[in-house]
Amino acid sequence: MVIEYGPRETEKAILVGLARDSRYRHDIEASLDELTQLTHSANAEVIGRRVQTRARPNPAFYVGEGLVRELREQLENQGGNCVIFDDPLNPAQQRNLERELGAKVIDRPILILDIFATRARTAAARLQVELAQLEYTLPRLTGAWVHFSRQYGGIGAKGPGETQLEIDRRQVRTKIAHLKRRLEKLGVQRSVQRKRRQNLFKVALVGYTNAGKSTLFNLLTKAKVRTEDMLFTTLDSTTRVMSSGYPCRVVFSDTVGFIHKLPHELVESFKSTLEEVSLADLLLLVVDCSDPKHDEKIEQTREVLAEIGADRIPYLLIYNKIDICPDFCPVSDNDQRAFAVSAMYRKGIAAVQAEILAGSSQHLKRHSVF
Ligand SMILES: Nc1nc2c(ncn2[C@@H]2O[C@H](COP(=O)(O)OP(=O)(O)OP(=O)(O)O)[C@@H](O)[C@H]2O)c(=O)[nH]1
Ligand SMILES: [Mg+2]
Repeated sequence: MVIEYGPRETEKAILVGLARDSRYRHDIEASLDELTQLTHSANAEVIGRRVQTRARPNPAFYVGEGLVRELREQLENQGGNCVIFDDPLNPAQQRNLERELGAKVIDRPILILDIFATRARTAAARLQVELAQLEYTLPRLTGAWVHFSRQYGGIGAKGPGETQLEIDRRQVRTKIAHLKRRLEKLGVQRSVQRKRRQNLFKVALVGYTNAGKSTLFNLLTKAKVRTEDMLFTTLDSTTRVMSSGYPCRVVFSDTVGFIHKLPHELVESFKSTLEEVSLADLLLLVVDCSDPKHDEKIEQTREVLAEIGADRIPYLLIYNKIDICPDFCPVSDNDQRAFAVSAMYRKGIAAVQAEILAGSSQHLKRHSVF
């Protein structure tokens, strides 16, 4: 059962970020822009945003008590009922804030997990999201959390001397083990499919969410994967095998997008889906060139690639959405081939296809038995 903790349609939220130093205010504002998009993706409304400059988070409330009072007033005046923090809160902070504000308090990881929970369609995606939620919750379980047996049905009776908290933790661990076993079974089926593709040339599209991966994937494979101007449209990998136009069969995979401060638990539980990426021969790292922060997004994508062991795979940098920034000029060097394309208007695609063709020819030479 996937739990939906995040804001619901009727919710009106204030977003809060903390800048360690006034020099970082600009970065925090940009991060709150993204948090706004995430909040909209969760179907909630943003009624305000606050950035506080503070060297260290307040241990009890994360932000200062003065701001907590102001937030309470703002919620009252504007009919708000939710506050979303841009960084992870610890359980004590979350509890104290909820008490003081009289509103739902969530953080960025919970919000991302919640969006994943509402988008997950296939059995594997739902299992992976549920696992990530439980892994995130386990170390945060305190007596104040809703008692888990209410959500999962009473598993096991109260043992001698066991507190309710211990029972909750045990139930969560049992559930985690159960989910991992089910995911392993699905993983076996996937690895059988992968074995069959071992000698094919494998190309995976990776990048920040909403960069245009699925649009490019559809163009390269004539598939009909859903694309939308929304964060995390794709959760499950889709693969297509293409043979016409290439010297050997080429497997293309479209994958889940990455984001700044992606909860580690999600990367961990999506590892089996992301194997399409770690086993690829070539990555197409898709970037939205109209995004002023695209360089940082390339870095963040590369960090996630390192986390899943895919940082040594050769990749092409694909600057997408060139139609909305026609002056953009990508820089290629000896180590890095860069391309400017518009997946939507089919511009610049031939050069990318030529590069895939060259890669697949080399792959064929390496794997042919003479
Ligand atoms: N202007 C413009 N918009 C594009 C282009 N390519 C994609 N888009 C739009 O960008 C949005 C995101 O595209 P997707 O293909 O869904 O992006 P994605 O990277 O698969 O996103 P997630 O699955 O959410 O990670 C959609 O509204 C697309 O129509 C392009 O070349 N130019
Ligand atoms: Mg997509």
